[in-house]
Amino acid sequence: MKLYESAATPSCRRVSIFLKFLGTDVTRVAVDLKGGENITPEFQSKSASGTVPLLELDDGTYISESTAICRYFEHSVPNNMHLFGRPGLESAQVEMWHRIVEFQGLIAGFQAFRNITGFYSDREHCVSEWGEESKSRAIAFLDKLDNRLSHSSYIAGGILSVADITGFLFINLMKGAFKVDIEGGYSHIHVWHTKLAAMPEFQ
Ligand SMILES: N[C@@H](CCC(=O)N[C@@H](CS)C(=O)NCC(=O)O)C(=O)O
Repeated sequence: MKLYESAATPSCRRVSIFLKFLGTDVTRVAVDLKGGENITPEFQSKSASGTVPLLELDDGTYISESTAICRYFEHSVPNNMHLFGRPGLESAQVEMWHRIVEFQGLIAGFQAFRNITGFYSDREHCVSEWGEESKSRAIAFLDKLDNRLSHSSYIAGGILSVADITGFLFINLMKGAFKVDIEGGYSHIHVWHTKLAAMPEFQ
């Protein structure tokens, strides 16, 4: 089994953090995104989404999309973490919050980064106005997240879940790429983020 990745990117870190919580690891293959390795016909024929991370199973099956890869490991590695929640209400709440954080937070942040910086302008048309609008939406979502964390110890409720992993990566993006002052402006996010950052799995 091999995990094709660009280790520092948020989507690849999502899988890496997930694997650390499960106490397991896989062989990694580095993919040079800036050099265009993921847009070669060879890589595109393996990855349905054309992006990293990409998991190759021993029988030659490929799984792309970081959440799908996490789901694969959730079921194939014996564990008691329940990072997608226990069946029933808990898993529904994790799914709900994970989608909210991903769609309203992380994807808006990605769109802002890609369109403002032109990081992938060799392969997509970048629209700076869309980047700025996406940045505004990502920043607006911080209020919703801060409010949620004012009365919930983790994003989806009382248990740590994949929604926290995605939320953590979103906040890192907002701090790193857009210099958002989380500590000064969003006290509940700051407390939660500091708590996660102290966990070895998030290192
Ligand atoms: N929804 C996808 C997003 C994957 C994604 O955007 N990966 C980025 C790195 S974070 C990538 O491969 N970018 C290269 C490109 O867009 O050409 C997932 O969760 O796996």
